[in-house]
Amino acid sequence: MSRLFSRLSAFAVVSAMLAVLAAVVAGPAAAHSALVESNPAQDAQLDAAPDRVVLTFNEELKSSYPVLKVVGPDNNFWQRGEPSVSGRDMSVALDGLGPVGTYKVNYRVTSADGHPVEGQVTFELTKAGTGTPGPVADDWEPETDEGGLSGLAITGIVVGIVVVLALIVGSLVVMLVRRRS
Ligand SMILES: [Cu+2]
Repeated sequence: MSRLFSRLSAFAVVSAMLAVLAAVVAGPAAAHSALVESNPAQDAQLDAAPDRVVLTFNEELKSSYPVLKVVGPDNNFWQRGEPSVSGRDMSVALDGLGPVGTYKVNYRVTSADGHPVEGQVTFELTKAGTGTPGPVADDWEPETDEGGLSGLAITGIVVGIVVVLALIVGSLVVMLVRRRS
């Protein structure tokens, strides 16, 4: 085996490993469904309750295990019944709202790739409604992009790990090739 050929095959092996690593680790992390629109919109000021809360994502969702809960300023649930998933939308019914203040829409839904995504949209009710509150809200809060690791930060960490692995594997391969020739 010529030295050039050894070097070339070593390079090919390292490249292939890198490609596989990048695809396995970074690919799925970047491919999750993302919220693109909501009704009410983030920070919307409403003087009356809409019939439904609707969240629209960038791609079709899976219908398994949707969670969509509306928590009022009184810390009670205000959604009615179970959420439904249809195409790129998930939604839940409201039957009026109550006190003036901030309402949190907490969601968790299954991405097209089978992994869950979760987050929160908030809106303000500016005029008290006459709806009847649901049960006291549980203390589940979704992880949102604010605080914690953002997708971008995770991608950065993954790229860093891949680069370090590449350097380690690369130097091992170069050492082996040098020893053989
Ligand atoms: Cu995923």
